[in-house]
Amino acid sequence: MGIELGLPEQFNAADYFVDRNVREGRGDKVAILCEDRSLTYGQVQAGVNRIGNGLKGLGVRMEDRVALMLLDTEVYPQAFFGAIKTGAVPICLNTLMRPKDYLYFLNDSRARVLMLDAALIDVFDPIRKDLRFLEHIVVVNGQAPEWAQSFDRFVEGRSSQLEAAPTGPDDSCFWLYSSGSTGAPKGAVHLQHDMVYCVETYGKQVLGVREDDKCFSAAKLFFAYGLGNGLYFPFSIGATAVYMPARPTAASVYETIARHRPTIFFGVPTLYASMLQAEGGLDGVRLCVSAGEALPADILRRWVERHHVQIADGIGSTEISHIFISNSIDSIKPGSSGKVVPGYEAKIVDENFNEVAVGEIGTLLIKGDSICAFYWNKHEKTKATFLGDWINTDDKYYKDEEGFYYYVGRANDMLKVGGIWVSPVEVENCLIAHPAIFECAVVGATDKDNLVKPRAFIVLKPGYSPGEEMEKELKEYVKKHLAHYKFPRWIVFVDELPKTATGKLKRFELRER
Ligand code: 3UK
Repeated sequence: MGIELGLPEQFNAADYFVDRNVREGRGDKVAILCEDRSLTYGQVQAGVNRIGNGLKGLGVRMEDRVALMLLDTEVYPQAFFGAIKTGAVPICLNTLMRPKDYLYFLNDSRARVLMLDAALIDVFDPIRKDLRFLEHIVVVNGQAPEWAQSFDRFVEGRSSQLEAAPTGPDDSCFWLYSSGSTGAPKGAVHLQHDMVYCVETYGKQVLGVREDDKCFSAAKLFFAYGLGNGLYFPFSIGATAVYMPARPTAASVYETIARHRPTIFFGVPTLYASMLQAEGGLDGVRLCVSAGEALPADILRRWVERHHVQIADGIGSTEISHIFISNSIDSIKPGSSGKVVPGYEAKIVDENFNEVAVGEIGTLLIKGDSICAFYWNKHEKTKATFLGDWINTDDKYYKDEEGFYYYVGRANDMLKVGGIWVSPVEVENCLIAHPAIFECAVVGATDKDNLVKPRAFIVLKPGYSPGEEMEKELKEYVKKHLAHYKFPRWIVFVDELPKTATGKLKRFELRER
């Protein structure tokens, strides 16, 4: 069942996530740890207000868009909530993209202001002249080139007092771009109440984030997953957020954990896999969270064996804001995405939108009040995805008798082999448990009769060599653990798998190889 937030008619998320902490006496509490710097909630509030006033000084008004192209530093929440407090709408842009992607994001959104991290000047510069709507560029965390203004000048003389704009719970609040496997990315328009809904559901009832927690998300703030983990969950309760602007490698992540001793750590399965290959400890961490793609049971098993800390896998999406089905620390089924988070409803349906029986595979629909309002300027995609109260996730799932949900692939990833469904994910989960395999991906390929069969791309761990013998062993291994028809008919050894900027496997690219 849904939950009532009971928000007042006039509601601004910056007031809820920032000002409330100061009002409730947490002004001196550390809000952010980043490298050797630390900021209190009082300092964050002053920064939010100065940035909000700076934006107003540039002529930004309610509903104008402000694009954020920022690394994870203490500036992020201040710019994000600074924009929101004035009623403007921040757009959290992925910082790993190419120039032409930024051209698209900035023209599609018609952002008037860009807050640009100095580290990203070079990737932005090539498209500067082709922008149709952008009026101001503010460079943070470094020197501004002559075509931009420096952050210092932007906030110079700005007051640290600012009244929140008279927005309501259903006003636009922030956008996140969601990249599908086909077509241009879609701007998901989130409302002022969406983050609060995630806090009251996943944040409080699954994560159980406490005031004395320190949250460290290796997934960046521009990612819907990272935004909750590193920003609105800790800020909802006056906890501390740990930021690392560097690329999340096993080494940089272990180092940040050792330095700041977070209590909750958020990662993605690929990172957990590489952390298992590297030296390092988890001192102080009480819970790990995984999302973005299914966490293979074998990675979980090896993680718990080594670190004695659980990983709670949960599925979220950009459109739904955060996690809506999840394992929790006291209820974990390896290989499962867990149970429906209180506050959400789930339905697994067939192609006619009829619910399927327990144990049967279908498409996952979700209902819950953190779902974005619509896709910006994408009316047809909006209609296809948002079905009244429900959203079509395009994920294939089944649930067991106990109400645990199991991911079996994207709606378009499933393979029919000999007339029977084969989940590439199931074959991958089997292969990954083999000691020689570091990473693998299975896609459909056609045989001489033009029938689809599974084909595996495999990255071996150091010390193992590809070849006929390894091929044979891996095929036998799958045959031994799964139904015969599921074994990969071909094995291709590769040095690495193609991944999107956010670390998701590009299956479509492998299908074409
Ligand atoms: C897949 C998973 C199996 C699934 C996200 C947590 O990943 C996030 O958002 P995206 O929009 O992608 C959504 C799609 O990714 N997926 C995500 N998590 C899992 N599949 N098991 C999982 N645990 O296909 C989903 O539809 O990039 C994750 C919080 C917020 C998020 N936006």
